[in-house]
Amino acid sequence: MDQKFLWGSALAANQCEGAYLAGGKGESIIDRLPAGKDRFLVMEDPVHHADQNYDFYPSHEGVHFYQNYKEDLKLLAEMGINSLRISISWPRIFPKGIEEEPNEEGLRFYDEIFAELARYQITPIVTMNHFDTPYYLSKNFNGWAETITRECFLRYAKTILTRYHDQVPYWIPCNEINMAKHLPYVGAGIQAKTPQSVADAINNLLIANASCVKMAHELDSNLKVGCMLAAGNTYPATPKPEDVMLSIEKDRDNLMFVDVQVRGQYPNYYLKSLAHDGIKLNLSTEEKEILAENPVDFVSFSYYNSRMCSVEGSQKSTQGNVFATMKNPYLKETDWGWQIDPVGLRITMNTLYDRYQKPLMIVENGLGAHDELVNGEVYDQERIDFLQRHIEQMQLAISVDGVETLGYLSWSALDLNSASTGQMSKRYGFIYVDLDDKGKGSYQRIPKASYYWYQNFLK
Ligand code: BGP
Repeated sequence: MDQKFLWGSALAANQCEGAYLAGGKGESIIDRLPAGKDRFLVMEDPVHHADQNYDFYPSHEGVHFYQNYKEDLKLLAEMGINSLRISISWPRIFPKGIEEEPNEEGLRFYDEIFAELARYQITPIVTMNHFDTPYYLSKNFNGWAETITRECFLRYAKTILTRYHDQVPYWIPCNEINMAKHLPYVGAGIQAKTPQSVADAINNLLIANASCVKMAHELDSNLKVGCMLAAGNTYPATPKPEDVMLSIEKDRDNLMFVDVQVRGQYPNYYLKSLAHDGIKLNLSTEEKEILAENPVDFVSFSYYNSRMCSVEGSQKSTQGNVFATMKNPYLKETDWGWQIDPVGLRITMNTLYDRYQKPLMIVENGLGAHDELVNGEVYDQERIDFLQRHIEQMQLAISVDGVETLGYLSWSALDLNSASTGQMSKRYGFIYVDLDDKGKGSYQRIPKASYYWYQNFLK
């Protein structure tokens, strides 16, 4: 088992590969989301907003990582990363999800990716499902609300674990598993949303994750499988006890997912809330055992911002941010209203480590900004400051608080389509991609100032 600290960055198939129907790939839930302002409408109510004449560019084309991966990985290797988080596109391997046999052409694409990464001695960390449930399962079985989706996923998981376990030491079955609750279509492929179908989907996802832990460990005891949470603490707006209690409730809405994946059982507060709302937990004795016997090896998470709440104030959602928050007067925010809080990263790390005592892995952290190409260069000093300040806080969590941490993977390695907008104008990468919101551009790759900064830092 590789013990080096993982310094790297991250990508997701659905946001960078493009080639959305090439090489035998089937449609993913994300391929049905238009780019631009209607994206959230469709996410929230896919049935009523489907089949309109939407614009899917550039999100259908990604940033041509499918065609361009050799050049991209070379540039990233030259930046000096020792690890890269990528996702495998589930519908590239099982186009509808329900097939018995995988699509060999899809697998060959990832064979090549892993061969390139090995050539550069970059350790892959693989997400099995990054908002990428096959659309067929979503349409015909209401996604993860039905157990058939879980069964199909486990066939897919077995296929990729068997094929790549020699090359991939770290696996993450599900990206931001708590999105199943906040954005059920994106997180769980749910089209007919009811409190019961969401609870069923959450249950299926949690059982699938534990089943992956079991499968991976049986296959190769060196493999490490983690859970993945969209994290970030909620501050009470005042010391008023009701505000403090509300902040605890808001956080445990998300921590519930990790509670199950680390402790192997549903926490009482969640069971009480299901009972209160008349929702049934469909969990057999055998499934209960799977959860109990297969806790994750590490806790990974994305961290972009913190939140603030009060029983008296109103919490608003900012553009493309599923976590409603009040404005925290001590924090600046991004152009999309995401509040920038490096100390919040240290707080989040302490919360997670105190609660679980499992090694943590930061698998997404970064700044979405309107980067501009001026005279062939991108001077993204704001991103450098953001990353530097967050890394400093992570280092304090490690050296002062003793939080066991496996690695830091920023979001994102290169510019790609934003998950919440489907567009290019919200950029996160170290490498600029010449492409605009209409899908126009040369697709040329241009290292930004942050690329050279990270390269120097990694030395
Ligand atoms: C996370 C997702 C990523 C990524 C990131 C930034 O929720 O896992 O896929 O995109 O957020 O979000 P956005 O692109 O919407 O700014």
